[in-house]
Amino acid sequence: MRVDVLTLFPEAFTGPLDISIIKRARERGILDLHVHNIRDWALDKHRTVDDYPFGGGHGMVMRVDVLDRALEAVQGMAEPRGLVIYLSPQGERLNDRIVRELAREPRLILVCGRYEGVDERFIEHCVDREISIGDYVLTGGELPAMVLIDAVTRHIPGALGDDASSLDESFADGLLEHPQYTRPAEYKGWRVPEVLLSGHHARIAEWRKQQRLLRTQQRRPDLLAGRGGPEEGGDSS
Ligand code: 9D3
Repeated sequence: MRVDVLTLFPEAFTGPLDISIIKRARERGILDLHVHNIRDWALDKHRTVDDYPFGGGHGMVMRVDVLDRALEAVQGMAEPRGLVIYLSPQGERLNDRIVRELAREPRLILVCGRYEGVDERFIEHCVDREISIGDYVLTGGELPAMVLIDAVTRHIPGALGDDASSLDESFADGLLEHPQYTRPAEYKGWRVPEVLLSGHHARIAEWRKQQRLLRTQQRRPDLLAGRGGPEEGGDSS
C-alpha cells in the first residue's frame, strides 16, 4: 500500500514510524510511505497556509487553495489517485472495522489539519472520508494519522510474522485479552495463578476464556452488547 501524508510538520513522522512492525513493513515494501509539507504549495514569499476565519472567531483556518494544490500535486505523483482521508475531530470514530476496510485500499492520502481546521470547501470537494481517533482534543492531525498508519499496516497481508498474524485475530471476536504472566512464578510473594503452572492445557484454555469474558463484562460491557447475552439468548423476553 502507498500512503501519502500532507502535513505542516513532516518531521513528526520520522521517529514513530521507523520502529518495529512498521519499520519492517516499509523495508519489505508492504508500506510505501511518502510525507509532504503542505507549505511547499504556498505561493507567497511568506509561504502562508492559513488565514482568518470569515465571520470572525478565534484562531486560523487552513486555506482551500493551498490544500487543493498540494493534493492535486501529490495525487499526480503516482497511480491510483488514492482515497483521501482528512483526520478531524468531526470525523467518524476510527475502529477495527474501518481499519480493516482501509487496509484493502491500494493507496491512502492522509491530510493533517492544524490551527482550527481546514476551509470546509476542501472537505466538500476533495475529501472522501473524515476520521477521528476519539473524543479528546489533540493539537493536530499528525498523531491521529500515525495511529491510523500503524493500525492499518498491521492488516496488510504479509506485514506481520506468521505467529503474530494469528494472534492478531483476537480483537475481531470482540473480547478483551486474558492476563499474561511470565517468569518468575513468584516475586515478592506475588504468585502467578496456579492453573497456568499446572500443564493442563484444556483447563488453561477454559480459565483464559473465563477471564476474557469477566474482564470484558467488568471493563467494556459495550463490547458485549448485542452479541447474545442472557437477555437476548434466553426465553424470558
Ligand atoms: C481546541 C480547539 N477546538 C475548539 C475550538 C477545535 C479543534 C481544532 C483542531 C480541536 C482539535 C483540533 C486538532 N485535532 C485534530 O486535528 C484531530 C483530532 C483530535 O483532536 N482528536 C481526535 N481525533 C482527531 S483527528 C484530528
